[in-house]
Amino acid sequence: MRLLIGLFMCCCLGGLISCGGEEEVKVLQLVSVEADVATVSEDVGSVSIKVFLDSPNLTGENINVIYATSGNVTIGDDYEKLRELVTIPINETEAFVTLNIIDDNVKEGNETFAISLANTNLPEGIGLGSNTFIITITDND
Ligand SMILES: [Ca+2]
Ligand SMILES: [Ca+2]
Repeated sequence: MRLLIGLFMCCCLGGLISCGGEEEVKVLQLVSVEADVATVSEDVGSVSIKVFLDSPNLTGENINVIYATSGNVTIGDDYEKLRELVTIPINETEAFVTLNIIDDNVKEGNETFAISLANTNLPEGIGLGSNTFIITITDND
């Protein structure tokens, strides 16, 4: 019975009282990912991938951005394993992920590496902008 009364209160008085979890969180800043180059040779060495906000981080805390990698590349054969977490410090606008590409001796086709930012773990007010960037790695063998 108490539950029913509670529901009734929420439904009918929702405009007057907060029933929790219904308040919309405003997205104030977006976090995106990009690199200067979208195609590199496998002997390029490394590629600097930028993870950035549209304005400085004024959340009062470091923003830890979790990301996933995918594509038809293999960790250890084509590129070195990444940490899958990058931190934009307080008052900073950007942080960089260094993708180290391995120059193998295998004759192969072009390969793609994709990095995708996740919206998990982002502080309140931070949302995803352009959250995926794809790099094509061309073979040199
Ligand atoms: Ca090679
Ligand atoms: Ca190769």
